[in-house]
Amino acid sequence: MTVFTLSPEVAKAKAAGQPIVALESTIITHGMPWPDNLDMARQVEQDVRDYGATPATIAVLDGALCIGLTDAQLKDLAQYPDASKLSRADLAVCMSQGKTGATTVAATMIAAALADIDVFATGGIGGVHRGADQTFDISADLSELAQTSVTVVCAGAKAILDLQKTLEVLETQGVPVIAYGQDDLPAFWSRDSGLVAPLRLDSAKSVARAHHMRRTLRLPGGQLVANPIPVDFEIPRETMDPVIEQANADATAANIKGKAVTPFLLGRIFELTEGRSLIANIALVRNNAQLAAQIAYELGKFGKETPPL
Ligand code: PSU
Ligand code: MN
Repeated sequence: MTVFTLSPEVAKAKAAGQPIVALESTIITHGMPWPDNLDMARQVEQDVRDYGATPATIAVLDGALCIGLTDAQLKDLAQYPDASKLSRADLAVCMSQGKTGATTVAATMIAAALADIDVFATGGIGGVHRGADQTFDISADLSELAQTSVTVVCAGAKAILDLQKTLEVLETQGVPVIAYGQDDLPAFWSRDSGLVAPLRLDSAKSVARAHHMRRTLRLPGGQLVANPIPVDFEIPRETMDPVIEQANADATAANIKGKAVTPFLLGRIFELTEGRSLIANIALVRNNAQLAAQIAYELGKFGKETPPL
């Protein structure tokens, strides 16, 4: 009896030593509206398979920490009323109470590490919110990256965050922020943020090599790979900036606090762009899943053993 439950597909991949990619579930329950959320979740899982790895969508269902969901479980979760949003702080309480919740980047990393899954794909990570000097709103995703050894592939961070401060916190925490295939840090809907990323790598193989070197050095903590959105789906910053300003202003006016902030902003931006943000969001998550599968495949070549010192 282990603390987590593997889906049949993930159990089979594990037994065969095949590459696995973890996927989060808060993006399904709190990041996108039904039914696009289910279509996205299925599509992203298929992308991972098409690129030679096995998808493991992670969530807590009736208290069970599930590593990999069946299609029926995925469908239930996508329309579950009031699923909790689980970060590091919430995971154990949800499980101990037998409840259902979706995992954020932080909680998905914890679960992936428990199940010995090294690579994880998502859309955007949480970070330092604008106005954090007043609100102290800094996502637990950042400190998770500092302590849990999983490579996380994202499309950068949304401009709902203060990207400069987010980079500073990640630097302080010793998290490698690696732009993929370009110098600039990607900014989710836009390929460029106007900020140069601290690090750059140009192939899945080199990301895998860096992950393996951290393991060799016994360095705890993850790597953050920031993969730019495909060109055809990019939304220019000039288009998004006023929308983000408006969404942030609305959040302040409505006195939204704590873990409700990010879902509120995502929902407002969806409304304000009349769904355009969602099309871009789906394209970039798929792109990240495809890269993550390639990284997992390359990492698999190193084997599971920690190299001797
Ligand atoms: N950013 C996005 N889409 C998302 C999230 C963040 O662009 O779906 C979700 C992720 O699950 C992330 C979480 O881990 O929000 C961060 O929430 P908070 O800011 O409350 O830590
Ligand atoms: Mn927060």
